[in-house]
Amino acid sequence: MKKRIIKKIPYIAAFLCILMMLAGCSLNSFDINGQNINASEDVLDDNLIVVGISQLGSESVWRSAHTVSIQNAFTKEKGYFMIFNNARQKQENQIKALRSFISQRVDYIVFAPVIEDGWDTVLKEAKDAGIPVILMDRTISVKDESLYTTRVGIDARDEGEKAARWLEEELIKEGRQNEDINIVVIQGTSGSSSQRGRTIGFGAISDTHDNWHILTQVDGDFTTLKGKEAMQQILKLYGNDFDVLVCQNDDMALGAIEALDEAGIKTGIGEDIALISFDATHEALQLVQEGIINVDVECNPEQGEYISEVIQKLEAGEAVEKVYLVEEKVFTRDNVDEYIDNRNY
Ligand code: GYE
Repeated sequence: MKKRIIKKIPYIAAFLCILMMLAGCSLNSFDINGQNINASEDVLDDNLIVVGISQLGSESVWRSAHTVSIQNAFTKEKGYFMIFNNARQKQENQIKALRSFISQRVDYIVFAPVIEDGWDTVLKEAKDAGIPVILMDRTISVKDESLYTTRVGIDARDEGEKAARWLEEELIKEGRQNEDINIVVIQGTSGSSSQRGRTIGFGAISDTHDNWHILTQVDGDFTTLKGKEAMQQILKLYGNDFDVLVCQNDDMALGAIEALDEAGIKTGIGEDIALISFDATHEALQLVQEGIINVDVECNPEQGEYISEVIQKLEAGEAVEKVYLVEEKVFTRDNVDEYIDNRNY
């Protein structure tokens, strides 16, 4: 008798495991950095606006702040039912998420496109299903602009220009505007509109100065780890023989600083290398205060409420603009004290 029960235990355990897995499928999980939030029949309510959100990943501190802003805006208390998917920096995952939103017949699709190209087919599917698509943060390149309704995001080209304008002014202040200036760049995710925009914006102004030389632009994928690797690569090629390091986000700047530290090289005010960064996270603003980062061009992740406002307009049958851009500042040691305390990311 005893023996038989013992023999059955593995079967009972397996059965319980399957039950638990099935239960897990219909539960909502909520985690800013990784977990996905799935639709479950028990919480679906006819009065809620169902929004399928595809976040591109959790590669940076900025991205986590962006996710928090989105998840705070689309709560049940505010009238939404959110289905959230994290694509982990892969376009194929985003396309899968979008298709699943289409098959779940969500009311709106909102997504931050990891790269600019390759969206035509899936967005045509959304259009055919009558689901409005709202882009957030980054932009896309499609032949038919009617494939998306609107975008709430950043102006990456303008951010790149702001960085170059700062350098112009700084060189004039130092009386070095006619000297040869060697620049190295660590870029964000290749093919993303943020990488392209910042590169084009900075490049357009750099091209107007014959004495500015962009020596190399290395991919750092917007992460600290790859930023560090990119910096190590640059150090192998050029040693410390450059005047300006541009990092297209703060996470990569932190990685680059680590690599420079290990090589005994300093950046910032009073040093031979100026460091330009983007995003303006709290940790990076501290480095601006310390003079290690010369300038940080803000990129604003607080987009959730704006997206919600756009959806409310669409619900009311009102017309919306094709793009809404968030406000962004430029931080140097001169103004950083005023803002740093309110920065919660
Ligand atoms: O600068 C970076 C992030 O697309 C604006 O993506 C965004 C960029 C941001 O991972 O930190």
